[in-house]
Amino acid sequence: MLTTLLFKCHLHTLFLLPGLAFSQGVGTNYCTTSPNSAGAGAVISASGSNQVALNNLLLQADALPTGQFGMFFYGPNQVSNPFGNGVICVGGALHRLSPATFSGGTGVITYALDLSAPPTAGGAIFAGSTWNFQAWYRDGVAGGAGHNFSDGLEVQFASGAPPYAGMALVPGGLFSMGRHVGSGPAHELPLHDVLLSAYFMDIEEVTNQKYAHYLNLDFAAGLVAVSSSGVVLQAGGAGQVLCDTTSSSSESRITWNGLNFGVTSGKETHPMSRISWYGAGAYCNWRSRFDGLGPCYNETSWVCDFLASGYRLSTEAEWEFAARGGQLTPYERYPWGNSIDGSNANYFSSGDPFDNGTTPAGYFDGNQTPAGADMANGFGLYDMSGNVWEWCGDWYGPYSGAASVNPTGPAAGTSRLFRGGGWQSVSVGLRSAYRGFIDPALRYSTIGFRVVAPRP
Ligand SMILES: [Ca+2]
Ligand SMILES: [Ca+2]
Repeated sequence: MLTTLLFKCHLHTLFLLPGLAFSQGVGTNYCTTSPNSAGAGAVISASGSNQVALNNLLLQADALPTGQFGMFFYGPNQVSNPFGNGVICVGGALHRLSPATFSGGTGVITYALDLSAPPTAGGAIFAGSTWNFQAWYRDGVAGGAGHNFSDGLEVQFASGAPPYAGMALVPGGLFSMGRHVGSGPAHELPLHDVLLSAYFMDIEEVTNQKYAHYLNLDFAAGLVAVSSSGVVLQAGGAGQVLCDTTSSSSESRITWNGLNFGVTSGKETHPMSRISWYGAGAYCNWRSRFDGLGPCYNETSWVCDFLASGYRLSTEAEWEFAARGGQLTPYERYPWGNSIDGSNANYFSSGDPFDNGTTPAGYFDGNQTPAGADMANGFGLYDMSGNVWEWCGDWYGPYSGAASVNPTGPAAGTSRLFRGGGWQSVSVGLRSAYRGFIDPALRYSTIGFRVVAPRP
């Protein structure tokens, strides 16, 4: 009934204001339509929105012959090839939106797209992706091939969620970086003053599900490739290794079936691991493009543009400041104090139900088993100690004692920093001042990441 009403309203508008009929729709018409037995040819349009979060896109084709069956379909490419009595405007793998619909007495067909139920896995529609739609219909009266097409409609899908979703604003401030309490490696000293500008930071570690989503979109965009052994690489740029799949490492939770990436069942909300520093950076750039922000990383040199508006890995200083959660008087070992037990974080043999492995991101939210306190730190961040170590942007180097503003680490090096301890770490590794470093191309089941963005 609603659909009938919608296209009746639309037809009404079409008759009264033909020049405006499509100006308020979704998407961009392209290609061409061809005359049919009812007139000049069928025209496709869409209403609702292109926002995946709203899932309300309604396709419509007007000016079909009456009393005929028609069907919408879509695909990745724009072409213009004569076919039937008309022109096919969509190329690549085509996805049919079954069932066919009937043009009845109005010569109009509609289809309410349900983004949660794509016709095939390869036809999944995500925010950030662009698809081309067209309507096919029977037209026996016209003779010839007895079928025809509308023109094409390009729709760019957006998330419908604001940028910085799932992030907390870490206020800027001055702190004394390094180890204030107890003993540890010499490279945690000397203490040095750092002044930071405010930034957004992911509340939780990036999950397998979020990473697989990115991989599917950048694979569709031709930006990632999978080797014969199952290793995921940049398809362009420097060709760096990004991450493993279950084919290349039994410790990976990312599956690959030759067409799509997925996640090992039950591990969807666990943090992404077996990921290189480059894999973390590539995700940052994808998320920037997705949210309309400026990518930070040059994907050939992997130099970070700190003036870009988009997402990046935190600097080591930003990471340590965020981990401390504002708890600076006095400085303590962990975000919550100076002692640790299994109710605080996930570390080796900490007694959580997932020993020894990752816990779901944000698991220590007060609802954990056994029951415990909500372990969000003072900035609202989870798992800044434990679960997986987190890649930082900096090259590894010794601290100088000099004070600095928004330091970004050495200009070059051989190892990148990671911080916070992981599920296989003993408690000393979970200290806010502890520093890990390694070749950025390596992947471990204990190292993941989260991202930051400068406050606009
Ligand atoms: Ca544990
Ligand atoms: Ca962590």
